[in-house]
Amino acid sequence: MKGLKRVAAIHDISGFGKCSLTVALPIISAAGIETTILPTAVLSTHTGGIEGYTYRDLTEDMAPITAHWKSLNIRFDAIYTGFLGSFEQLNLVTKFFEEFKTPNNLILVDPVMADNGQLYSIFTPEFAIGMRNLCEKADIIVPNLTEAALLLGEDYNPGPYTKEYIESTMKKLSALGPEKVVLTGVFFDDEELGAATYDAKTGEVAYEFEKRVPGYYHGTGDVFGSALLSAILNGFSLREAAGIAVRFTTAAIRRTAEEGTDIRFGVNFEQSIPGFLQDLKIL
Ligand code: PXL
Repeated sequence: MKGLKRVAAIHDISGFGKCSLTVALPIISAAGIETTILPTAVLSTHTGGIEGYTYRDLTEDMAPITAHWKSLNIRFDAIYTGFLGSFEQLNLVTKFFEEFKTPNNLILVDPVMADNGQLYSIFTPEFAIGMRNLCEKADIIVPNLTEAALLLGEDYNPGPYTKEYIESTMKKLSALGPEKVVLTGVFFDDEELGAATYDAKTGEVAYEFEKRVPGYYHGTGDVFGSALLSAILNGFSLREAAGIAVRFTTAAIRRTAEEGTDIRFGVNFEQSIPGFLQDLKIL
C-alpha cells in the first residue's frame, strides 16, 4: 500500500441530489485518498431544475478555514475545485492556491457554471470571465463543451463535433495556462459519448468513449471529475484516468436509466463503486 494522499475539495454541499461534495467525498475516499473539504455553501438541493432550494453562503468562513489549515501546516497532493458561488469565492480560491500550491502538487479546476449551451441560473456572463482567471492557474481543467465556449468567449457549438474542433478547443484552453485539458461531453455521432484529453507537455491528444445512454443526468460532471482525479492520484496517465472516469460515469448513468430515477436526483454512482475500484486496480 502506497502512502495516503490528500486532496482539498472545494465545492458546495447540496444535501440532496448527489453532486459536488456529496459525490466528491465518497468517490475520492473510496479510491483510497484522504479528502479534506472546504464547503463553499450549504444548499438543500442543487440548483439544476429543482425549485425552492435553500442556500447558505459560506464565503465568510473560507479565509478563516484556509488560515487555520495553513497554521497546521497541512499539505495537499491535489486541490480540486468545483461549484463556486461568487466572484469573491473565486478570489478566495485563488488565495487558497497561493497558500497551498507546491511544485509537486496539482490543481484541478472544474469550471462548473453551465451545460447544454446555458449558464446555470445563478451565474452571470461576467462570472465566466472570473472562472477563466481561475482556470489560468490550474494544472488540469475539466470543462464540458458549454463551459469551454464560455471560457474562450466563443459561441456554443451543440455538436456533433469534429476532431479538428475538439483539438483546437483543447489547445486554446491549454494556452490559457493549464498544461492538461479534459473535455467532457464529446461526441462525433449519436452512438458514443465521452471525453477528450490534451497534454501540452507531450502534445498527446486522446479520446475515451462509451456507448451513449440517452438523457441528461444531473451531477455527472462531478462524478467524472472526482473519478478522474482519483485515477490520476493512483498513478494512471491522463488518458487512462479519463477512460476510468468515462467508464465509471457511464456505468452510474446506465444504472440510473435502468432504475428510471428522476434525472434531477443524481446518478447511482454508489453501486458502481466496486467496478470503479477494479478499474483502478484497488480491488
Ligand atoms: O453539479 C454541479 C453543481 C454543483 N453544485 C450546485 C449546482 C450544480 C449544478 O447545477 O447547482 C449547487
